[in-house]
Amino acid sequence: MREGATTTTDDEGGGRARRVSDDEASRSIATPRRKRAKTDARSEDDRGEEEDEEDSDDAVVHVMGGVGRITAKTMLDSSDAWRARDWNALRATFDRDGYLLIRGMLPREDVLAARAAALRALAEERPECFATDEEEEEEEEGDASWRDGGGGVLREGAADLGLLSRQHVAALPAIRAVTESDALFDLAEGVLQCERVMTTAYKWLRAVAGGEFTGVHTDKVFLGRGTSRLITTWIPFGAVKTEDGALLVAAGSHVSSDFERVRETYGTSTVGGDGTVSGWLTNDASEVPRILTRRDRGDGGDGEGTPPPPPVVDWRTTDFEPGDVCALGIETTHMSAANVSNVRGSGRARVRVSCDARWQPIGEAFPRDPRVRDWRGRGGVAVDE
Ligand SMILES: O=C(O)CCC(=O)C(=O)O
Repeated sequence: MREGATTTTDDEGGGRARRVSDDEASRSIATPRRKRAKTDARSEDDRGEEEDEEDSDDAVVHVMGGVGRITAKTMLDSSDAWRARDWNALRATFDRDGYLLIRGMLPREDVLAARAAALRALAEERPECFATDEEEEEEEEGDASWRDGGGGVLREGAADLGLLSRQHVAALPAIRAVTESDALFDLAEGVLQCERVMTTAYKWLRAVAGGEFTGVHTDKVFLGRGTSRLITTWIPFGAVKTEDGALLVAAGSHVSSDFERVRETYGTSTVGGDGTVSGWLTNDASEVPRILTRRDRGDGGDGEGTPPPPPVVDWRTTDFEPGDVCALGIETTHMSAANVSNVRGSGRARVRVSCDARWQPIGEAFPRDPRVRDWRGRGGVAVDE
């Protein structure tokens, strides 16, 4: 995050996006390939013959993971377990993969209203960044997705929109109705298996322009000085395709032995003065396997000249629809794809609007990160205990 990340400082893993060049980006726009991917929390064996059918919907896409090109598989969809309130299945998936994707969790119209409120406020404060109605209509031609909460076409060159530091926007009723909705409280309480949770009053509301992205990080670096029982919910405001800068998650990185040294070193490090880039493991997702190898072996090999096989990083992403939510654990390595929606056609980008909300149980047994001042419970009530 960046710009004003926690409640006290300008910080956190990823707001002030770094930029990729149009040239790099144009070579990377998602080209789906059919490929096998798991679709639920069952073991490989249990899935058996059903898998062939499930495979037909899975794809691998090429993505700009910051400044580096990677491939990513489709996130597993836990929507059925959510609808059944099957907490055992949800927790099993979360514990194994470090994330949950729940489609249609929030009312679509509420999310689009929140998007409209955010963009209206931003356009008032940064009018120079936004395309005219005429320019926007040009972009919409032939692409229905632009209308999934339109109004988000940026002028060429627009950057650093600065929504993170505009907390009065995050506090608008239409936005809080989404970011502090009962469904999110229910999800956090169920995943964290506790009676009551609270959420940070500060919200990481982001408007990400063309070429921008959030680097590879874990939230522990930014929010890990309290309880480890803290989760994030990533809420796209509108349709966010991979090329718009969707969330990218390294599935299983919170438990994988390949990531163990990174968790122990980077994962316990302190964020530096800038509070953003200093909290990133790297700005290039394609570098992660090399970083994991270096950290595990010290010399990058076995000391006898044989390089170890590169660790596998199971990057996951998807095209998000309004109402979808992704929950993440505090030690799950993640980032956002670069927003490369500007590469085709006019050079104008679609702004990616999204919000990260943080959750932890209420009570003395769950210490708070001192960098985060204000917390709220259900109904917007301040939590002092
Ligand atoms: O949306 C982004 O760019 C990054 C999100 C993130 O890092 C988070 O939710 O913790």
